[in-house]
Amino acid sequence: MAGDADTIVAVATPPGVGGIGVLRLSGSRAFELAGRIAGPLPPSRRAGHRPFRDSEGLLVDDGLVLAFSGPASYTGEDVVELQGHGSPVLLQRLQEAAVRLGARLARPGEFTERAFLNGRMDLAQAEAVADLIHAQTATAARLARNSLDGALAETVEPIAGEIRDLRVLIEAEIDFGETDLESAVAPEVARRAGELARSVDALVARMRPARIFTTGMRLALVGAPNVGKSSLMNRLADAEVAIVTEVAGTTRDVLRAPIAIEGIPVELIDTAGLRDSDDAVERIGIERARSAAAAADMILEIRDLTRPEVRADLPDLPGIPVLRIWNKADLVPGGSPHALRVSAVTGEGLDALRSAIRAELGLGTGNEQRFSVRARHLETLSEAAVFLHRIVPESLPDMMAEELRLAERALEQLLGRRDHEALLGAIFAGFCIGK
Ligand SMILES: Nc1nc2c(ncn2[C@@H]2O[C@H](COP(=O)(O)OP(=O)(O)OP(=O)(O)O)[C@@H](O)[C@H]2O)c(=O)[nH]1
Ligand SMILES: [Mg+2]
Repeated sequence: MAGDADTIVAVATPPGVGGIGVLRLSGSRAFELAGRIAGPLPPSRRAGHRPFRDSEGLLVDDGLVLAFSGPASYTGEDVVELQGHGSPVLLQRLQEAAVRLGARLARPGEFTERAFLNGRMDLAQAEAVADLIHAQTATAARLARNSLDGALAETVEPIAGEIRDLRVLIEAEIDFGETDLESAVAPEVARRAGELARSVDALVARMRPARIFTTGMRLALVGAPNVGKSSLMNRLADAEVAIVTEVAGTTRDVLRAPIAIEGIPVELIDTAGLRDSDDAVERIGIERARSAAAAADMILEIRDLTRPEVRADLPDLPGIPVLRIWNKADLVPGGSPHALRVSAVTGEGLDALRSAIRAELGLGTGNEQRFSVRARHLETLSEAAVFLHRIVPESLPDMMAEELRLAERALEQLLGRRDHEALLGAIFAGFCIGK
């Protein structure tokens, strides 16, 4: 199934000034339109230096032209890239020229959508393109890159294969078997379907925590005044983000810093120390601290080893995991080996803290996640598992065949091999234009 036949155009490089800016065309008229802007195109996949002209023939810029004949191109259609100077004004003029000549402005993700529709990649790979572009840490980029190389399909393929085997078994019996005899294969199909359902459950359980590499998390530092929240913020962010003084009640506003912890994109949030206060400004800060904690994905409750009796009145937030850490370990040697002891001053214990955060998220060490995970992947896999779980030894062969068919269908949806129209809008809307 092919996408719209019209030729689309977009600036593929980010908005703003850069060394190089790329205009991209794809579609049946891409070569013709690019030829009218840049003159005769170089042979496919070879760079050629050309002047770039607008629709009136006025010189706009000059640069490299790259043409890719379909179907061996990103979208599977004829594609041309014009690489000029990275000036938004020039790129805008070239884009306008292409539109005047008959191209249409591409929607976000439309190049990749066409690649999917033309069979250049499956749906999980198309999603991986967006995840790769938006990756905030090297780990997230590695996972998305593996997805783009087909790692999800590789994982799902053996499951789909086993379902197909089971369908063959049970359907052969339905077609050719004696209907009044007891089913010969039903017990085996039920046993293998049950095993498969459990392995899909285990796969989903392993995949689920890895969503955090794509979505990122908000991590709030919460505690009484003066325990060292801002000092820890600065230490973890490796920058002087927050003011630190020996005065209790220094931090008033909510401060945020983007950092990476064990490959997880983290928005680190420093908050005002929680206490009863008569100071109007501090009270607003404390109110904001409580809201920030309520909106966090995880809370680091900071305690002070030099004043172990001091504890903040933490808001009751069911569902948000709280990790308690003891700061100022440099001033109080020894202590329980189980407590997370850190020092914002010396950096002691911070590696253990990072590992504890990772563990709290369910990302154990070993059995590393290989590809990026989206909620949609978890939903379709869980759906397949539900159908497989329904198959029990007492099931009628017809029912077994139906559940297997539904499970297979869920996996086909996962890779976009079926019923994908409804999904496309939702998935490609998350892209940037020009990709
Ligand atoms: N020795 C030592 N001092 C620390 C440590 N962490 C923080 N401090 C000191 O404790 C004092 C308070 O630190 P802050 O980081 O401002 O504490 P806070 O929790 O942000 O305080 P508020 O913003 O007032 O709620 C400062 O004098 C810091 O230098 C630590 O690990 N060791
Ligand atoms: Mg502070």
